[in-house]
Amino acid sequence: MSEADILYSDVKFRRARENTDGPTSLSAESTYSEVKILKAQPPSQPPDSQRAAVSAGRSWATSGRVALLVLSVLLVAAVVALRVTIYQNIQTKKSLQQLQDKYDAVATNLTNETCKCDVGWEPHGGKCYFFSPYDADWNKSRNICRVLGGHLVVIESREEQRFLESRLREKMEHAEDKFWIGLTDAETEGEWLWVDGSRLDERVTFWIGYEPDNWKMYNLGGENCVGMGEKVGARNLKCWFDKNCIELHKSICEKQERKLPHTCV
Ligand SMILES: [Ca+2]
Ligand SMILES: [Ca+2]
Repeated sequence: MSEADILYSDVKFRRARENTDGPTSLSAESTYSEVKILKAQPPSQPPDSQRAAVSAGRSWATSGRVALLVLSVLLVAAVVALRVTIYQNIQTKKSLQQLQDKYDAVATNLTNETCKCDVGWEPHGGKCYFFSPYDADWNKSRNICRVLGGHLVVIESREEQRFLESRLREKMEHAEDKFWIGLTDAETEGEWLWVDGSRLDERVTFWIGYEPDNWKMYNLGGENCVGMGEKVGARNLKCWFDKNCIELHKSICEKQERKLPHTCV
């Protein structure tokens, strides 16, 4: 028992005194004795260690709730970030697909338009045209076209003449920068033949002004080869003329388009 459990009290006991003279009498002689009484236990107070433990437990519980809250917030943030990432990936995939579609369209267009003809040749109406920049007489120009796999141009329609006349406006550097075409009357004067042997269709001719005049001022043999071109544009597409075949001019070559499909290189 601890000291806190002891209560001291003053207790008096009366005892009998023997009287020699008479009967026994009581005296007020006191005797002290130590009495120990258990006190009622006060409400138990936990020791400091227990209070510390309880406090620590409460602190842990509080910390746990805070940690749980933080984890919950982090989890929500992670879910949001994941959804944003997934959305961005989907958008990126859509953008890449659109780029791929555009690339395929351009590639298809190149295959259909550019790869029908060799580099330097221009496609039009199922034919390829090469506007030769080399000045040469008519016969050499004809040979150049042959070496390149074609021939001097044979104009078979108004539409074809329109295309060529339009292109020459851009190609010609000055008014006399003319181009040879594949028409000649060298074999028989006045009998115009194309280089493929076909006879000139009089319904499809584009002589300018008084041409052909077979002018003999500078050549007694006259003018037996045909060129074309008007830098400022030809009225009603008329820009053909006959000229001395030894004159040096640029020329127009022509050949068939390739058969599709063809791989661009
Ligand atoms: Ca002639
Ligand atoms: Ca002429």
